[in-house]
Amino acid sequence: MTQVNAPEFVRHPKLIAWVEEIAKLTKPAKIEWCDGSAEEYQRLIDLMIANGTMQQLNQEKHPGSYLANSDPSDVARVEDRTYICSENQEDAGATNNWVAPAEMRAKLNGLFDGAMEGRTMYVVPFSMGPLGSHIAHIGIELTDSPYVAVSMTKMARMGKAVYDVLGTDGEFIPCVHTVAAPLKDGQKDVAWPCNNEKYIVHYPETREIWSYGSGYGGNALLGKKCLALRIASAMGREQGWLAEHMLILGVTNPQGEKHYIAAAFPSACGKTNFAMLIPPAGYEGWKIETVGDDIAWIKPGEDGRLYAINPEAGFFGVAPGTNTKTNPNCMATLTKDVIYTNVAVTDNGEIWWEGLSKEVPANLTNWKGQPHVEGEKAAHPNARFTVSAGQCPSIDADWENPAGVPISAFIFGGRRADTVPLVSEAFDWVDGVYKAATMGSETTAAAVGQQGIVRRDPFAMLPFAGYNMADYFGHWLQLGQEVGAKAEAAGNKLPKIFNVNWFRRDAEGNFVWPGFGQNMRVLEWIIDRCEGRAEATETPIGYVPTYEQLNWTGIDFSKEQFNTVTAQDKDQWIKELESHTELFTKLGDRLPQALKDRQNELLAAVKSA
Ligand code: SAT
Ligand code: MN
Repeated sequence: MTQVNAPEFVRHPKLIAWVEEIAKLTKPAKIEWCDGSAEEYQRLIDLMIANGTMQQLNQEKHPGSYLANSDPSDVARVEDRTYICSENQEDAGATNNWVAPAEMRAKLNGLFDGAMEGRTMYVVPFSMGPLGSHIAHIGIELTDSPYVAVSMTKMARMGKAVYDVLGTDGEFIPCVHTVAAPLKDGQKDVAWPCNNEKYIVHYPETREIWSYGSGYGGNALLGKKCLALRIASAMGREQGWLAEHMLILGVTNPQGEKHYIAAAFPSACGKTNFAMLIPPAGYEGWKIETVGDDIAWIKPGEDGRLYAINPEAGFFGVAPGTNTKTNPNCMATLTKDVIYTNVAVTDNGEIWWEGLSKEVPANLTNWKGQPHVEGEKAAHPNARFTVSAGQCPSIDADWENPAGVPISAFIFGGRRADTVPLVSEAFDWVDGVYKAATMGSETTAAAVGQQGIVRRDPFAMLPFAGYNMADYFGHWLQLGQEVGAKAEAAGNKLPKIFNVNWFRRDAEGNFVWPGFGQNMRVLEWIIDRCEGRAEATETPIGYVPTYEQLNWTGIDFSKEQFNTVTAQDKDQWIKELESHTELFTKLGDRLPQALKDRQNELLAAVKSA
């Protein structure tokens, strides 16, 4: 059997016994205990360059940066292979795949048996949230992918110091990951090992994660969607907090008044761009700062305010479409020490993706490692960059504050060609929960499957809720009640809830709202609403601004264009509200009555308008 040989800095007998147990099952050729050092990082990068997984980029243009191209079959999250294995099926709910834990364990025991043969098993210690903070949670990922090990140094607080926090008996979430491509003696490895069969399995009650067959993104970097969303959402429900698929940004006006906003959008709908927004012409003296771009852990304070932290340490963002116009802060973040995945590369070692520049560079190699062919995608639409958040020029001074930042407003946004207006404010908390719960969005390349079809994506959490979605709605409602009462007693307010849609199209199918930095105009109105300074018009579906109530300094945006992005069509809205029944029926009898009532009230209001 493989020698476990735990180093001196690991003093946790239960952890060592678990590593032993997994090694016995998966049978790696070797075990390496990661310490998170720069030496280790470079050694693993060099190893991956030697075996063809990675290539070094032009070190003048991209110092410290590397490119990995995945197998063409392993490019996104696999939602239909993702399981929430709670003891009772009802606790996973209708929107999650479920198999009884005992059955799944038996299945995985078979699959993981010998799955790491011929490979090195890396023991990757990581903290989601600032190391040692009372809100942070520790995970240990056992993985046979060096790509995962190095990516985790950017995406989480990874390294030896985690063991100091754990001590001899600290709590950790065990995460087991294999690319499931065992190597027989003398068998030559491939550049991106993976398996056609995939399983992304969560046991919310025992808080374990088992991932099989994929080396990509949220399937393999288990601190992210698996721990910080699926497992954490289940923990949050038990303990009275929220784990959400939200960016967090700070906005400061010229008077120096600062608000923090948390915003939920489905994958690949511009969370990273919004989190790093640069105020446009006309907004001199305004500042946007970034706390996080994907995940927020939100805990109620004694003062009845909600405090959010970003549990991650890096950005795993969508590359295509990112450029110096759409997201200058992101481009500045990417000047060094980046791991790119599935982008294209020139023969001069410079990276490229669709939208990076108008001209396609000559002599381009596409993400599949072949000469680029005009008319085809050079980078995969879900190509990604992995980079430390600390490199972002707009990073907020409090992004690592263990106490979190107080949230003034929640924003929910989907990708909708029609029906949903640019912005609307919910009437109250329950109405806001209804709107977030019934949010729809056109599907993107971030998940395997058909793209561009509208699906309900409640709270942008459809693929990430670690328990019954109906109970999740109930948790939001209950938290609002409890925290609302506390807030009132302390003279504070619950955050207001808003809906946005940057993706409305005209009759010809063109996007009408310019988006990106111009979203600042909507943000200003939102802040002013929170402060009780801005006017709004009451409509059946919420409070909305008129053309005159938004600030148009520095932009040419006509009233006619405004009308296109804010139109509320009665027939479309009746259809929209009626279509929510499909989700509600699917969710079954645990769906809170308050939401069913809200649907009827909204329908009545729209019909009589
Ligand atoms: O692959 S990830 O799940 O990390 C990215 C995303 O879909 O948001
Ligand atoms: Mn995401």
